Amino acid sequence: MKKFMGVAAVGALLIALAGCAGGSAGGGDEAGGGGDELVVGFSQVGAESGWRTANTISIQDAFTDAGYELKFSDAQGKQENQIKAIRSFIQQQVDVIAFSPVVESGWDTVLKEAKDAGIPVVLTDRSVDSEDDSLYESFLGSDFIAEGEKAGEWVATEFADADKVTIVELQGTTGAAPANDRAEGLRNVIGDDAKFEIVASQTGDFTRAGGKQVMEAFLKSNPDIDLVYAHNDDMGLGAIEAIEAAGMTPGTDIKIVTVDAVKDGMTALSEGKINLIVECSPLLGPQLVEIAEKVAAGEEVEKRIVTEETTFTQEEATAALPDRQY
Ligand code: GZL
Repeated sequence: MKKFMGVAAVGALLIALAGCAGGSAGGGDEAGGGGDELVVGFSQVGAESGWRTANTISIQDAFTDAGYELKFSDAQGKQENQIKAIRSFIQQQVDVIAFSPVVESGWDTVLKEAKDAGIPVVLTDRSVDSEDDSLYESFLGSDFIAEGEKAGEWVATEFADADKVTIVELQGTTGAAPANDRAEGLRNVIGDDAKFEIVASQTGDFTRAGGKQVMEAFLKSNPDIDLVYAHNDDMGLGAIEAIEAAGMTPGTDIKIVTVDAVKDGMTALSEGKINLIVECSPLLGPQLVEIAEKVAAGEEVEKRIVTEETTFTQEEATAALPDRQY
């Protein structure tokens, strides 16, 4: 921020001097008045899912379009890599640090280092469980508990006439906010109704391979599964492969509800292999640029910015697919 503010001041001075010199740079010329480039360090979780790929593209494109420098680091799913990247951004004295915390806990020390260095931090996509919310300026992302509750409301309606519903849950990355909160959200809605029994719940780490592997094990130990609740489309798509390999029809013999609404998930939904998808938008880039500009300029920003999202049925997915950006 100091760096960005300093550049802004120098830029203003150069513009003033150019004006005083009667446009000695040839009038109308960009010389001395070029844009003050914002430099943002961004630590991304990894590349584990279609959602993450779309999120990375959205952020990189938004900073390119704005003409700002984005120092991008892929943590390959490891918290220690994100902590290293944040420390590197501090050393480089970037104007703003932004990141999607792979897990909720363990960030206070490095966030205090950024605060002591006078570099504002913005959380995107996932949040942290720190008690001290002065360690970050804003959290831009979905309400994962609400996403789980939307899934729960569909389950309650879909199985309204059933006496007993056997559920297996493919959880996201252990310790990640979306995994914790999507699990909580579903249980907020169906947890008190004894007819719903979650007989198995295990992480598939938000990956297609992980979802397939865990679902194969679930099928071996649970002969009468009625529903799969997958915390993201990719694990749901892996579950589809396992269900079909076991000679059953996904979406019919075993119903599936997932979260994200990426193209591959929406395609499976339109084919009836998934029954409902709760949307979680990865298109956070433009809003992140706006927030970074404001915090770099020392302006107030909202502490919590929730992304707008919906749900898709089979018919809605079929209609939405042609225009889907990701
Ligand atoms: C949600 C995001 C999750 C997606 C997964 O905002 O953090 O991580 O639901 C992704 O697809 O891997």
